[in-house]
Amino acid sequence: MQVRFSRWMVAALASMPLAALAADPVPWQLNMGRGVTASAQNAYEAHMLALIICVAIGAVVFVAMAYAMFKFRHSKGAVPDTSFTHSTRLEILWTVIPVVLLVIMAVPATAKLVAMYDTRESEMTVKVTGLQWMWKYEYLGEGVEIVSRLDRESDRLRQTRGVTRAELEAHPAYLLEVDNELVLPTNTKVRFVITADDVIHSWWVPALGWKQDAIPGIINEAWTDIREPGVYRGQCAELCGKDHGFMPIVVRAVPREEFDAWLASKKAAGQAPAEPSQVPEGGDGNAPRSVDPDMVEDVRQGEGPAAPQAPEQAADPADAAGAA
Ligand SMILES: [Cu+2]
Repeated sequence: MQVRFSRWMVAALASMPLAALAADPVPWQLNMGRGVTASAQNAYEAHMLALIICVAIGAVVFVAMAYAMFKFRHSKGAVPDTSFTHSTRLEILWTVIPVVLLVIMAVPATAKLVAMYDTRESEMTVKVTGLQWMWKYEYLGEGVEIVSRLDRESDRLRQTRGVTRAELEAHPAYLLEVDNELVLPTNTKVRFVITADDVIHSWWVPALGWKQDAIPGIINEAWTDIREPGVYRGQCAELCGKDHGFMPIVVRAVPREEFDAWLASKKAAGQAPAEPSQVPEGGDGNAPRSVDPDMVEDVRQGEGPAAPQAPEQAADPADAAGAA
């Protein structure tokens, strides 16, 4: 028992610096992560305040209960007070104390919530579009856009029958890796406008401290200011169809100069996003849309991947020629 406990302690201690670096959850993590942005820090502080108050209330209640049960027990000759109805003084007390506690929590929480929704004075805007089952990122005003999908290796593993645990563990970020990461500068207020092209998705990177629904026809806003360079992973957080579990998010935060260089290189490349993943030859037709290059191309060109082609338009070239 002692050996197991000390081993557990060693594991917990060993994972601590890792947790600080990655900001991603670690096995056996008990508390909420601190995250790497002002919003995440705010959420963490609000959570800790509420947690401390809850723990203190729990301690007081359980100590009082234990004391009463022990001190006034039947075997010591305690007699129940059957005529007791209520105590005005106590009732005032147990109404006022919770109200005061709620106000103590609500005042800073409201200020934090207001700050979380304040997208003013942002230095750049990224439009995020959720699609079944991938994300499109547009750096507004820069002419750069990225389609980000589950990486090929994760996709291969997840569709391989009889894949072994060892094979899965050999992939460092199985199902949490993408082909094209969303690159963002650190210490920069980045505004997001978030929408979707087919069904409701939700863009969620825990280290940033918020999640935001991506809804067709609606534009939601959010912002972030990542303080530490690093790779932060997330997932779609709204059940959006059969491949909902296979549209991860990877944010790579780099120093401003590095970001500027990256953006310039993307622009220089004629805003051509990275090569789409290839569909394996002789597929069974069940490959997810996220690996179908034709559909990725549709997404890039701004056509909804679900948009059906009207066959009659293309059917008669003579009409088209006559109209021209
Ligand atoms: Cu989704």
